[in-house]
Amino acid sequence: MHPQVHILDNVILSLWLVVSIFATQTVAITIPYVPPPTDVLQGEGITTNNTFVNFAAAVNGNTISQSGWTDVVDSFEPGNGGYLAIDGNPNTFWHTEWTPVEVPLPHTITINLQAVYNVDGLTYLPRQDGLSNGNIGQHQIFTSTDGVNFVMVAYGTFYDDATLKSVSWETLPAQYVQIHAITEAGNRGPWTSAAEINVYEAGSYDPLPNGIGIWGPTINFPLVPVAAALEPHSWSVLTWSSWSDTLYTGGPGGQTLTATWNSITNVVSELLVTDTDHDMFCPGLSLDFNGRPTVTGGNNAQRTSIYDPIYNVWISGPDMNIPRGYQASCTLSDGRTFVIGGSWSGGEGGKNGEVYDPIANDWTLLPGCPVAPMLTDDAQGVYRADNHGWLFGWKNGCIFQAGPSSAMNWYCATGTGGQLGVGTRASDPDAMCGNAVMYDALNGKILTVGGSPNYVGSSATSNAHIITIIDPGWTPTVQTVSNMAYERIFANAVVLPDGTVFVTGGQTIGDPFSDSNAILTPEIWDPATETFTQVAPNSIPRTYHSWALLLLDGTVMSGGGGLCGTCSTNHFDAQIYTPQYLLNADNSPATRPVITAMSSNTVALGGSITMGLNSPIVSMSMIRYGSATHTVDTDQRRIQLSFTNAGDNSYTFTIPTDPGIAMPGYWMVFAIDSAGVPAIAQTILITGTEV
Ligand SMILES: [Cu+2]
Repeated sequence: MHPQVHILDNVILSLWLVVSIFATQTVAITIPYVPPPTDVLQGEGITTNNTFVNFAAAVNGNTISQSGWTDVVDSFEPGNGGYLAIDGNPNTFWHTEWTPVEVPLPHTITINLQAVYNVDGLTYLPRQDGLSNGNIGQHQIFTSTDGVNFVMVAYGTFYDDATLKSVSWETLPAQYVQIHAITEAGNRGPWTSAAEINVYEAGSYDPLPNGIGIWGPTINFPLVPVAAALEPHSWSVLTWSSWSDTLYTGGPGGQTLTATWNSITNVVSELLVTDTDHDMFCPGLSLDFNGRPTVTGGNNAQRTSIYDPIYNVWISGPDMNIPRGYQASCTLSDGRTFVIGGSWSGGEGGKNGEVYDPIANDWTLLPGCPVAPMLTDDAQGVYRADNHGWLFGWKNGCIFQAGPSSAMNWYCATGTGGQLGVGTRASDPDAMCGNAVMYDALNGKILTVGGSPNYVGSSATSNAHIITIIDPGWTPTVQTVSNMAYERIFANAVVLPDGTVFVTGGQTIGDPFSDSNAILTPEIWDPATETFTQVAPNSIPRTYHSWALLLLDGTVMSGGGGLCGTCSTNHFDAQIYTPQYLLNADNSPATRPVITAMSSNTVALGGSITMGLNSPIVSMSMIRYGSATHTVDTDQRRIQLSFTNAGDNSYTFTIPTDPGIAMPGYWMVFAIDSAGVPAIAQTILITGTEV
């Protein structure tokens, strides 16, 4: 018993830190801030002269010596001491008090580095004695220069095991680092424990100028998120890795570890999915008319899994006729799902098209949709050549394939299928793991960027093209536009409410599971000028196995990378980029218009919705919910909406009638004011029937 233990019950929630806009997603929430304890338990003034322990870690920067550090904890069990998380000895650990009373969560540890460093990350080593009690689950991490004013730099959930947890964040000068443990990872009890905490510093710190957007706190996942899909109803992003949090090889098959980030609560939760007997690593992925991620192949190469976000259940679909991994998948104008390619698993070659009918619940081969015309000339042969097609579901059950092969094709999934080659993407070479984004679906406009002739080992390009498609069978026009500033493979591209396209991450030479030559500066392409502008860089590489998705508040979540066991390029995290249109010139949050009323959130093709706002707007657009893995997002597409203004800030817009353009499913509707600031989107469901 330690009577001097000062429990924070009374003060934990007495201070609230309003985290700036990049931490708050869809509503203006506040993050509870836990101030450091006022009673110093142990370690005050004690110089520990610790041995420098450099744990292998996938964090940015260099380890700061623990020598001289002190820490303050809200509670500790005397037998284990108070500051043993910073003593350089992994065999000793800090554990919160369990006898005679169990001190309830949350718990805090605040480390005083004794000097200001440009901190950019930490590692947390759970206890190493073979027990798990006190492993940190949900957490928040704060830094401070003065020990009084703290800012949150990271939050999320750690996986429940004894492996080293690495956290990186955007560099900030700080003398104090505080971990706020919200849950015990296994929910075994109200404890927190830590064997070692190390803090990292960047080589330099150059504050970014205003006017180029902001990257927010790091969001930690209990897995390497390799695939991601936006969920309707719950304001969440669903992610998954493979059978385990760090590995895709050697698994038992039949299971997938998933994690979901909720944008309202900022909680990251974890679920092991075994219902569909499917290791969904490296799959095909697209969202059907009901917003359900349809996941095909991958590690279990023939399986089909469908996630129902309304009932939060995974549904087992029938096996594909052809086993696949790295195929592309897209939803069709009739509600079926088309896949083609996929020699990464299930054998090489012959991965011709097939189609899934969700009503009949069956797969049908399409012999008229051969994969051969869309193969790249990859040095590794067909194993890579049929990967990650750039597919766009279009009119009349047809698909436009814009790449990555230089050759472009129409496929049609009607009858036994059809295919028509329609030339090449100008002088662009094969562009494996580049991006293609339909930024203006009404006019059939697709932006393509980057990619590389070979999956591995060749220089990527900085090329950009606008492809304009009209009707199936027609030859598209291809316009070469100004290059990006950077060559990129494994980058991700997201269309924004204003029709610009945000391109982030990637590397200059394709090197899976390496962050070498990573590009940390994103670019935004403006269709008005047809040029790219560089915006705020972030510090966490996003290369192979990364993804990005537009969120309902007009920000972009960018995450993942790695999944290579004990490698140093696993990224168990995501970050949110806030574009400048949500910020004032001084980077304070811009005042947003607010959607106050919707006549309906469900609409048929050709139907209309009236939207009420609290202030005037000048522009409207809708963007289909996205899903992304391996640089492919065949779901996102943007439609500029025309509307009538009934006065009183009431606006009526009409959905296009063609399901090939206004692909049924969930869309975000954005209303933009005269300052270019979008309201937080309303979600609408476009049903597959025409009025
Ligand atoms: Cu993969």
